[in-house]
Amino acid sequence: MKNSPSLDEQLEMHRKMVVVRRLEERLGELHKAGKTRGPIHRCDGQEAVGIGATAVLGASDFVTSTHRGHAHYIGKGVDIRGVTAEILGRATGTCGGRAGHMLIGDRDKGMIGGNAIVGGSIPAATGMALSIQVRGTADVAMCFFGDGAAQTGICHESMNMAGLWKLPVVFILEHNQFGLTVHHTVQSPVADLSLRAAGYAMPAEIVDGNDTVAMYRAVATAVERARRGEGPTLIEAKTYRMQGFSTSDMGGYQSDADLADWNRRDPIQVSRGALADSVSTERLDQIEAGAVAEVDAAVEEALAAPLPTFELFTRSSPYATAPEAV
Ligand SMILES: Cc1ncc(C[n+]2csc(CCOP(=O)(O)OP(=O)(O)O)c2C)c(N)n1
Repeated sequence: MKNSPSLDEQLEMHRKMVVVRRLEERLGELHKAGKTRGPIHRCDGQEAVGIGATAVLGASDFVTSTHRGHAHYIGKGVDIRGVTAEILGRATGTCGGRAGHMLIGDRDKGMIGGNAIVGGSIPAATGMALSIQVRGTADVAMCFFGDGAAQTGICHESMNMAGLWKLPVVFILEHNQFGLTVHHTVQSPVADLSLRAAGYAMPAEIVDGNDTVAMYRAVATAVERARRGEGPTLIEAKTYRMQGFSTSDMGGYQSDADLADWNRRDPIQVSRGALADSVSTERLDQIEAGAVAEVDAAVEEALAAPLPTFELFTRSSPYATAPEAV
C-alpha cells in the first residue's frame, strides 16, 4: 500500500496551500474594502489539513465541508476561478453565484458541499458513505468538521451508525482549538476528542495538522481501510486558526504566545522545509509565484464578472440544464 506522497504530489500540495493562503489574504482585503458579500471564514494556518487529506482522494470520492472550506474545495480540485467568483457572488461562480463562500458544491469534482449548519457535514458524509456501500463501489466519503461541531448530537449519531455499519467514511476533525470565540477547554472535558472513536469501534489517529505529509500518510491508511470495507476512521488534525472566526471578528481572545508558537509552525513553511532537500529554492519560489498569480488573476476576473440575473436565481438547481418555473 502506498501511503506516502510522491515528490510531485508533495509539490502539488505545496502549490495548493499557497493558492488557498493567497485567496484568504485577498478575501481579507476585499472584505475590508466592502467588496465581499458578507463576512468570510478564513482558514489561514489550517491549509495543510484540507490539502493533505484531499490529496489522497480520487475524482469519484466525495467530500463534505464546513463554513471554513476553501482548502477543501481547492484540494478536491474545484476550479479556483469558479470558487473565487462564487465567493464574490458572481454569475460565473461554481454555483452561479447563489451559494456564496460557505456552500460551494461541485458534483463533477465530488465536492458535495460546504455547510453553514455546524455539524451538518457529518451526517451528510455518513449518508454518502451509506449510498456508496449500497451501490457497492470502492469510493469513500470524507467529512471535514471542527472541534465545535464535534460537540453536536448529530456527530455522535452519525459516528455510531458509521461504526455499526462499517461505512466507508473518513472523519477529519479539524481541531483548530476554537469554536467561534470559545476555547476548546471550555467546550469539552477532554483535549483529545479522538478518544471518542473507541466508543464507535473505529480507529483514530492524532496528526500534526500543519504538516501535509503527515496528513497524507494518516489519511491514506484510513482511505485504504474504508475501500477494503473495514469501515470508518477518525483523524484528529491538531492545528490553529491564525485569523479570527470570520473577517468580522474583533479578536482579542487568542493569546500572543499561542499565535507566535503556531506561526513558527506555519504549514507552508513546514512544507517548504520538508521539500528543501529535494527541490531548489528557485523552483519553490517559482511555484509559489505561479500560485499567487493564479489567484490574483481569478480575483480580477471575478470582480469584472456579472452578478447573477433574476432568472438564474429562480432555477431549482445549479445543475439544471434549463431554467425551471418556480
Ligand atoms: C447548528 C448551528 N449552531 C450554531 C451555529 C453558529 N456557529 C457558526 S460557526 C460556529 C462554531 C463552529 O466551531 P467549529 O466547528 O470548531 O468550527 P471553526 O469555526 O472553528 O472552524 C457556531 C457556533 C451554526 N451555524 N449552526
